[in-house]
Amino acid sequence: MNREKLLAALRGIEVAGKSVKELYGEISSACMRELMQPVRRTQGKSAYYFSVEYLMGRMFYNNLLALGILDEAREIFAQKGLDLNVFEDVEDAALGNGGLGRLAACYLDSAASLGYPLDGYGIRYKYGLFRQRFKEGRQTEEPDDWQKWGDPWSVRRPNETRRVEFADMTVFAVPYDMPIYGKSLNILRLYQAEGSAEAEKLSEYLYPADDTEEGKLLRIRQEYFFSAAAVGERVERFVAQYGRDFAKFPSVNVFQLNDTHAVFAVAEFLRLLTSEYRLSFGRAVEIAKETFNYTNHTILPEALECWDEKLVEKILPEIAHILKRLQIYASAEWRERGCTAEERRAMSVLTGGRFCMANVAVYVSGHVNGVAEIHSRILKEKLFSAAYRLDPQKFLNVTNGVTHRRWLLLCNGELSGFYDARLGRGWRNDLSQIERIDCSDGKTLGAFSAVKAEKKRQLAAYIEKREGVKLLEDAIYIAQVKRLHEYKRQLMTAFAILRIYFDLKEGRLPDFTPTVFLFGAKAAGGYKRAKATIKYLNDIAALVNGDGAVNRKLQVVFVQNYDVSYAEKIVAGSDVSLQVSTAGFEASGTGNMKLMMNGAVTVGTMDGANIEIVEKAGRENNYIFGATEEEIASLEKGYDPVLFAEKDPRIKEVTDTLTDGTFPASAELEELYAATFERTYNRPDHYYVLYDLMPYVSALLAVNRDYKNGALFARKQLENATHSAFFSSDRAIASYAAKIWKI
Ligand code: 26W
Repeated sequence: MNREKLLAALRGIEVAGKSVKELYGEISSACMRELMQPVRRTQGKSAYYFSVEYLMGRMFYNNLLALGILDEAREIFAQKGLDLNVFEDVEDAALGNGGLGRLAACYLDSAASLGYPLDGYGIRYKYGLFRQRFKEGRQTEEPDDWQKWGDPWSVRRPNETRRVEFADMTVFAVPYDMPIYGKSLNILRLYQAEGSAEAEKLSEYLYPADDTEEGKLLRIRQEYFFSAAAVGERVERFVAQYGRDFAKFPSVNVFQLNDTHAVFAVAEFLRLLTSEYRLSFGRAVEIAKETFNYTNHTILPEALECWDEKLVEKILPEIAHILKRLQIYASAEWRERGCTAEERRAMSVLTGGRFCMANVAVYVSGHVNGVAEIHSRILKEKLFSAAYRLDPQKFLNVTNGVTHRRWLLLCNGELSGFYDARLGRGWRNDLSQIERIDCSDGKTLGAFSAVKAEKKRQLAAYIEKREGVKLLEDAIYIAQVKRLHEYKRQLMTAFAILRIYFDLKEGRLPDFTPTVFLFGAKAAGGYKRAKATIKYLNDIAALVNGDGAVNRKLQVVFVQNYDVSYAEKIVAGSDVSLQVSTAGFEASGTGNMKLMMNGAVTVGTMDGANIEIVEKAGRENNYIFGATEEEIASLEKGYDPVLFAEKDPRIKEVTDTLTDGTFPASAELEELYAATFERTYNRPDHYYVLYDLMPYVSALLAVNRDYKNGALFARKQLENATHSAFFSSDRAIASYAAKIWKI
């Protein structure tokens, strides 16, 4: 990449008379011409990331930053009368749901920045994650036509199209390459399904509903189509370069499975090696064991994919056959090694007529990792305990990380400048240097407070523009931004806000510091209870914001269509980060790390990476509350939320709002009432919302009190920010590279 040549090309772009869209295309294409030049690396070992989700976010600024020309480009176009911020309206490339999809994007960014050869394989969805709007407080979903601005950041490679065969259809997997630039140029290769109207359905939507047989078949086809194309390409490239001695394959290829969605890649690999290259099944399995590695991102049973054997057989008979052979082969190994029938059942690839994809992944992978210390422990002790006893050496932890290029350098230039002024620029590629900042120095604290105040002003301005709501000034900005899910307990925050609202109304909080609660969350289209929580929060916002007696002290804002770009503004402009999942359920969390990196204190439970955040930043600089994982385990039997509410009028006053007419009766209120007090698909109050509610309110009131001492609170915030280096994905990628990929 020739930087001067690129800058010259940008200087040559005429701005006058062109639309924003035309300019977006021209500038991006000029960058692409420079980016996609170098010959691809050929020798040496490379790692490959298999994920159905890549939540890349807006590529424009990130790529200019990666190219090291973002500031110059702003300058060049400012002189032509174009403010580069006009491209803020460009859609995010939202080819992901949330957590693991954004993690994949951060990992690709860090690997390229650090110079590790890591390419990604995935699916180029026609529609990314839906666009969310609120109509009378309810979520509506509109297709996300992310390509309406064109897609100048990827290159279609028709001559590398691969055929993928199903029993009843042939699909062409057409690759689109997206550059991931840093020290090395890595590639994110996303396959688009073509060949017929039926075939095109395979890359139309992310996670199509799988509650019908048709939906399940589509999910299986989706997962197989991109996995088979990717594995087929890797094997073909290997044979072309090294011949058929597959013993060498693991020395030049290592695969990382981002959850179970790409586990069909294992079966396809075995199929290719045995049927096309005539290896014995055992030999093929041994080579696979040196090639595949698996990251688990969730312990929720509904997320652990098990596919009905008959369904797989219907469209992929050979793959079903391979998986059955794997079950026999593995079972023989487990017998030889003395496993009990109970252990064999727990680890089995095929049980009760269903293929358990997580067990396929665990059996074939050389390394199995969780995504935070507590989560990796839970994998060893619970989810995969039999496999752990058999092969303890396989299991390890790699706590998640987030790229500080997007989540600090790009989204918080002011805090980056604050570090530059005190540390020079070395910290930008070695984040641990920020620990040198002296958080007790008054001037430093003053400068940090000024940065935080500026980011809050920018956030308030952005929300006013986007939502038409004017945030309270001189208030604490408290954010709960994440996917809407029962275990993340947005409902508990709703109840906590009502508790505070009633206390304010009844004059019990005379010197309450003005506070804004900010929410950002999308609920899966079919997730009724999550959508009910969105409606309830929006109703609470209307009640609170409309009540003149309190609305100078308390404000609730639920932003619409929370996405990566919105997250960049919110993580930089928030004082407090709410991370309140039921202990033992959040594998890690990554929003917790982004908010910490930008100087928010955490109000959280001892769950996921919160535990490690508190360890790094100091418990005294955060607000920990709620039942621990052990406590939850002991509660299982004797917890009755009905009694719990009856006994405590402060709780009852709040839960009564679900039925007492405070809000107009609705299906949503009934759903939330049932979730809290009745047996449904879960136990009543399955996630202990009422149990942790009052400790949660106390933690929020402690924040409210501490915030009055500006220097003290700024100190807590700065201690969090300057102890966040561990949570850079640079550290996580270095661990994967050293401990798993050996690259
Ligand atoms: C719809 C099927 C489905 C099921 C599970 C789709 C996606 C999943 C993922 C496993 C959910 C997910 O993204 N998990 C989150 O992964 C993050 C990255 O490791 C963690 O930080 C979050 O704690 C975890 O919930």
